[in-house]
Amino acid sequence: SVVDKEQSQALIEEILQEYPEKALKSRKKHMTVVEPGADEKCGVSSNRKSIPGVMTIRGCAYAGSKGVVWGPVKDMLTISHGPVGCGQYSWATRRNYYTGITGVDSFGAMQITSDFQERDIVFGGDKKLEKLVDELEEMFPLSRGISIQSECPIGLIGDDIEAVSRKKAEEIGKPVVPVRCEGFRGVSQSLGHHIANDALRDWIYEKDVPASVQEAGPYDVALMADYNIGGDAWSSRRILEEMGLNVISQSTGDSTVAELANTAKAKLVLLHCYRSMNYIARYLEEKHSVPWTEFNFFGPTQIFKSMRKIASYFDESIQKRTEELIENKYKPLLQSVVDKYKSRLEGKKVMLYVGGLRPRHTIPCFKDLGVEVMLTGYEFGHGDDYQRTMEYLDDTTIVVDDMSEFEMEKFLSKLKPDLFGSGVKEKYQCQKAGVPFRQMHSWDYSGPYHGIEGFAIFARDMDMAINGQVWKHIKAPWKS
Ligand code: CFN
Repeated sequence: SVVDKEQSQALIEEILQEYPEKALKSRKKHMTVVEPGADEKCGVSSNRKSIPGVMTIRGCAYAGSKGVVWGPVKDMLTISHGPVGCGQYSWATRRNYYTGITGVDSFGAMQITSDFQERDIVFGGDKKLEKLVDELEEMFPLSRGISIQSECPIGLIGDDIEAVSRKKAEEIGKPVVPVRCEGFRGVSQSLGHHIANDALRDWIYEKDVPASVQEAGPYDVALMADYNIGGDAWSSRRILEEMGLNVISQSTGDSTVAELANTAKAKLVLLHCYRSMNYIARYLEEKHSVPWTEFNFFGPTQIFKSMRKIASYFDESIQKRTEELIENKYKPLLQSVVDKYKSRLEGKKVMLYVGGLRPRHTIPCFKDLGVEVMLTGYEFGHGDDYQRTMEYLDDTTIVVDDMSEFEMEKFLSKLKPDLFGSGVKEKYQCQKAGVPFRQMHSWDYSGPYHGIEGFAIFARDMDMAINGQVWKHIKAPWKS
């Protein structure tokens, strides 16, 4: 396995040599061995088009809007507008938990589609969309709004979903939000986040959708861009409330339309996933003068650092309460987790490959347990995400942007990590190679991983995968 910077660099070169000249030139810009440190430049090229012919891990703009930002708003109906496939195949694939009664006042687990046929493509689907809104209003009168998530054909045939939305919003007296998140836009789901944020701005905040909070309190905060995967947002919320803060809005995991509107009334926006909602945080700051700050509730080091940073925005009573909470309650709890698992995990090495945030948020959490990161990168991160990752890396860490399946297979066989953390598409290929795997999008149907209880579950799961006996009985193909 790789021990120094030169070896890491040589490995990159070796893998690149297998590409034809043009692909080599292009992919070379997406791989590097960094000089660690917050002030160092990462220099990896990112947010560029994937090369046709290689299998990318990325999703599309529709995935970024429907699946990530809008879909989790639980009291809104989400229309997958276009042919049936996009909605059907993305149905319930993200573990954004919510409370409520599905089909009555909450709709997150439902698949609603306009089911485009040939005649809709030829003659346009606006009439059909109007009818669908009427039907939905009749079937689900307790819904608080509708979002229309455009699939590719909508943008291609030039339907005027904005006009339909304005008309229908007036008729039903609820927000109807058209989102131009056709999958062909941009290079990944990242543009879908941006488009979804713009729709939030134009169709919720600019339309003065009513908030449920009437009187502003001094400790009101908004927990933003936590999607409650496996209950993560609930776990984060508990910390904030124990600090004495009043969470008036959670978005978009387990959120409501009123909570989205509440965000503009908060004293401070706490931004969990910078990549997916920094756009709307910036808008709220400019237009509504609500400041925002990033935080990370994975693992003790970052939890304590983030708690103190958040408390610094408030008065001494919050700061004192936060210190006491850390010292008297959280430190002993989290230390007991470290005591239990660190000896089993110390010195283990992982490869970590997730979308646009989690690598940099979980690396310090792995480090709390003595686990080192050999290779990491983002499917669709931008330059600012890579820059934010630098302080957590070591000088042998390989950074790869938009890693292809081919590159993944090569890195796995050469680096032989003790664990690979990535998505379901990567999971089985990795396990067949005899390398332990954890899904770092869905938490492999476990979680939460955020917050105090989350760290114990994270540590247990990683130990279970890394030290699982089953792996000793599987022989990697390259070993025979
Ligand atoms: S929950 Fe988030 S944390 S929202 Fe984003 S950038 Fe995806 S769905 Mo998969 S796990 Fe992943 Fe992040 Fe933000 Fe999730 S790293 S790829 S679009 N993501």
